[in-house]
Amino acid sequence: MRGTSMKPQSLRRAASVILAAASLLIGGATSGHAAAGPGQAGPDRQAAAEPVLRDLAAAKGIYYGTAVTASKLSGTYGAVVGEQFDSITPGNEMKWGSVEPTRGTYNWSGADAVVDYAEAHGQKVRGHTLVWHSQLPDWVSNGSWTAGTLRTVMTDHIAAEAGRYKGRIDHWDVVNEPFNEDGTRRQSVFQTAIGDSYIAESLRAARAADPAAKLYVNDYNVEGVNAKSTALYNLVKSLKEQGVPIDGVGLQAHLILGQVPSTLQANIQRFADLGVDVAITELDIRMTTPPTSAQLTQQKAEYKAVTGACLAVARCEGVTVWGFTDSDSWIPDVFTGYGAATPYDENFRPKPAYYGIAEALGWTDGGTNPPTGACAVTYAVQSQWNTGFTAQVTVRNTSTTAVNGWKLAWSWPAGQRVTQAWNATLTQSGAAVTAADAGYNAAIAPGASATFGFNGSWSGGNTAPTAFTLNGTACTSP
Ligand code: G2I
Repeated sequence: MRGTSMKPQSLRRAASVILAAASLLIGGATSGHAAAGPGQAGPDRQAAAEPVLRDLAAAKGIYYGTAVTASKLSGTYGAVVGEQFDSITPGNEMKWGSVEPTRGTYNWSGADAVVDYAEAHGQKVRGHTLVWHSQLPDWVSNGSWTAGTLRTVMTDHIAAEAGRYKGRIDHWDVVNEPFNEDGTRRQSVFQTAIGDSYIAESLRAARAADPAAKLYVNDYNVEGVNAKSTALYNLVKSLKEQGVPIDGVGLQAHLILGQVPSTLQANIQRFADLGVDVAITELDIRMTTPPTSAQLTQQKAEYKAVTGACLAVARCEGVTVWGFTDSDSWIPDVFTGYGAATPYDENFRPKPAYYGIAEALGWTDGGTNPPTGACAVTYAVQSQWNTGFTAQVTVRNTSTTAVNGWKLAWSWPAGQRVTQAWNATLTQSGAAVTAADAGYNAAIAPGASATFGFNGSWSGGNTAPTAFTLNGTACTSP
């Protein structure tokens, strides 16, 4: 059930300073919101420029987590993980293929690094995952097994891994992805060699190895009420009836923009009503790339809705995003043409989705976030001929926070196209244009500005765009 985690404030403060130094979001300093739970609004919190998801979540009685890559847990990546999240899941480092590539030879370095990091930052750990058909070492997936020999190998593996981290893991994804889309059992090596009972046996072995960890079964495409989630529901019901130790159900939630299931909250509720906890374990919301500002705005609403669905059900323990930054997401590698699925962009700048999460968790900056007017844009056509034109754009940072890396976006009102640019890199998709800094002009101090130019083509009309956003923030323009 819900509870708050330990928070070593000195480490948190250090992370806060690093994050403030790395803060790339303009205008954030105006919020001044103490994004802390009761009793945590120390001076550093009062001055915090950004909402802090872990504090907001704790005040609501849930955790907010992220999948991490152990080798990246330093620098800005590490600072954001420590500052914003109170649960972490190793994206790959605890999988069977990572920890026991050859039989009896263990490599715990990545997994240890994640658990150590979590303890240093007052974070829970979701152990992921003990029994899964994928990322298995060859010796397991290609072995010729009887039920008895594979059962021994499986329970030995659970004893070794869950035993190693005994008392240090809050939640274990004991069994991952056991179902097909139609609700039948996936024909994994465990299912085919051992049969249906492998799930109950795994859970019992995990309970024996680490009695304090909450034991979960985790799957994807089980977020809404459908054949697969109903199979999972029936499994949990039957396990509970048999007295098998199962504490929770993980809904991965690898979602597509525009396709958040309308039955998400009802589905969470029906599992809760069975007497188990629920967690959103691998949330991401992918879209076609490059993203338009309309897509990013929709993504914000959908992150807010998913977080809100968890908050609405008392037994939903928390939400984990599957990578917090677009630079550390599995989506572009697997879904060609899709990406931008996480709450921060590739340069660790919070996207609208981040504010959607914060808003769901009760944060408010008075109605607009980031605030309108943190930037001012002037757009001037300098020369125009029958089919083309040259324009100059100046963006001024009117906030009190330095901009370190920027993207200025607008939409053409009359079908114009950018043909060539200088002092910025311009990309166009449909009517949507994004101008990214050229590197040498990435930093814009408070009150300072950056100017770039471009050539474009037009026909029919060359009406100037009137709405601009800088790093997702609406600017003023004359
Ligand atoms: O596939 C997305 C997730 C679905 N649910 C279970 C999760 O465990 C799974 O995570 C992903 C990781 O995020 C990826 O990072 O699992 C993938 C494997 O199925 C991971 O991808 C693998 C690549 O396929 C390998 O080529 C690569 O060596 O990541 C490895 C480590 O970077």
